[in-house]
Amino acid sequence: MDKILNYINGELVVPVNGQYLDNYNPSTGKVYSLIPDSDKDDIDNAVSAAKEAFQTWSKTSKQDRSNILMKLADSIEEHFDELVAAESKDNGKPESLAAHVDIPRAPANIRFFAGAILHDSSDIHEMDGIAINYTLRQPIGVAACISPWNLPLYLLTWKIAPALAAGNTVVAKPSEITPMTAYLFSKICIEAGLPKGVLNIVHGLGSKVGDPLTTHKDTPIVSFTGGTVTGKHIATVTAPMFKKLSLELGGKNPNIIFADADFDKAVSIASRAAFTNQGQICLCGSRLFVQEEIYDNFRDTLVMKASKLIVGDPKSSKTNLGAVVSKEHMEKILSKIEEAKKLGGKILIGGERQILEGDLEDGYYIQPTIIEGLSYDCSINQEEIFGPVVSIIPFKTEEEVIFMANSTKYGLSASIFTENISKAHRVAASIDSGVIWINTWLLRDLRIPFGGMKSSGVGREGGFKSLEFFTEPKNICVKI
Ligand code: TXE
Repeated sequence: MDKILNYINGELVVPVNGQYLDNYNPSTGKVYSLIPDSDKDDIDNAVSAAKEAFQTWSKTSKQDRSNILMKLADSIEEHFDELVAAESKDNGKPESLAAHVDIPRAPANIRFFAGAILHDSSDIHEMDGIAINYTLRQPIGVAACISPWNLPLYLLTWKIAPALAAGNTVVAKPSEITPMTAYLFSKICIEAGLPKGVLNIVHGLGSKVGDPLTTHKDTPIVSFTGGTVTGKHIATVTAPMFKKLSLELGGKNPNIIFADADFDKAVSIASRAAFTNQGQICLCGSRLFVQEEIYDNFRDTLVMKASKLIVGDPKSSKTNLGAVVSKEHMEKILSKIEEAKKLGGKILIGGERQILEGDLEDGYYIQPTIIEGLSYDCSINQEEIFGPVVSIIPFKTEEEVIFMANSTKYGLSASIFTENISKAHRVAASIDSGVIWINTWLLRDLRIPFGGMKSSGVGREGGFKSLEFFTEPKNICVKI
């Protein structure tokens, strides 16, 4: 059985304790490789290598750092097909999605920040001829980057690219549920000649690897994307150490369809927003608010669209939904559907595990599910489910839908569909979310401030916001 290795100080190494965990292929439910069950000893080795490498990398010119990162991006593209197949096998997502979204975004992330670092500038504050203040923004040290399983290589590179471009070194901890593309990426780093210790990747559990990494005395910056509960824990343990912390957490995003929306566009996008990546994107539109006048027609059209979605082999180009990421996660989603039924929800379509044939019969497949009849404030409409499940809710007025949209503890993203430009701007300004789309969904410009309000996170990523996060400002006042 293939053994994944840690990447420490430029080398692929076995975990110090020699222990491994099973890695499952969600499409078959079978173990297909082993992951290092690393612990504090591996983290200590990785942090010490990163600390040593920081001495050189932080002083390497921006142009040279940029050149190395660009080379890394090129190398990822040379392994495109291998990475697509690996991401799909490890996560359960359709290969077509990995080929269009996940894997192209990895080199795009790296090139974006390799370019941004060359165009960065810092502030000057002049004091009426008395003095000039200028602000240096300097790399901080070893960044701890912890990423989740829903977009494994995409989110790993989204964190490490700005950290490295800004001159920090990194110890990354990918999700133990989807370690494979991070492992392949560590081989690519060696091939591309990334200097040793600049990036280190340690695999293993949150409790055994994540905790020693976030609480290590030599990791002053922590960037985390994952569940809100884990984010809260990381905030609690890092706060007394005064670490710089960025948290991108869950969402329960409203998708608001006004009666004057472009109907066909809105219904297609609502379907995509609900079911892409089996609903396992923090930006998925899992609460669908539809204005009364068009509610019945919209609901029926959405159900008809969902009935045409193919749940199947992730390798097939015809597949729309692959497997969800793990057995535990599948069981959690199915239990939420049962809870919805108990709360009086009507399952309009789906609602069951889908059993496929042959090798795939033990895979973790769930039918795209649409539920109606639940009140906006019940648990199903308040807590993140993170599966192919959407709850559809009618509304009468603008005021009412704003109130319901803002009723959850989350505030990550929202979509608004209307052809009335004034209403679009008015509602957008009233929704408590960090990212709002009008007449679209998941249209990403890497320069924008990306992140959530309330329990969806702390801080913003993207563009110069990421470079600001991964640097420490230092003001220097010069008396004239
Ligand atoms: O995520 P975790 P889980 C949501 C989604 C999902 C729920 C739980 O609702 O059902 O979170 O998923 C690492 N110190 N999202 O439990 O545990 C872990 O090893 C440091 C939304 O799988 O948050 C992994 O690398 N790290 C989300 C990473 O945290 C720790 C995407 C994320 O896993 C740790 C994923 C610890 N003590 C789930 N414990 C999004 N925002 O997109 C765990 N980790």
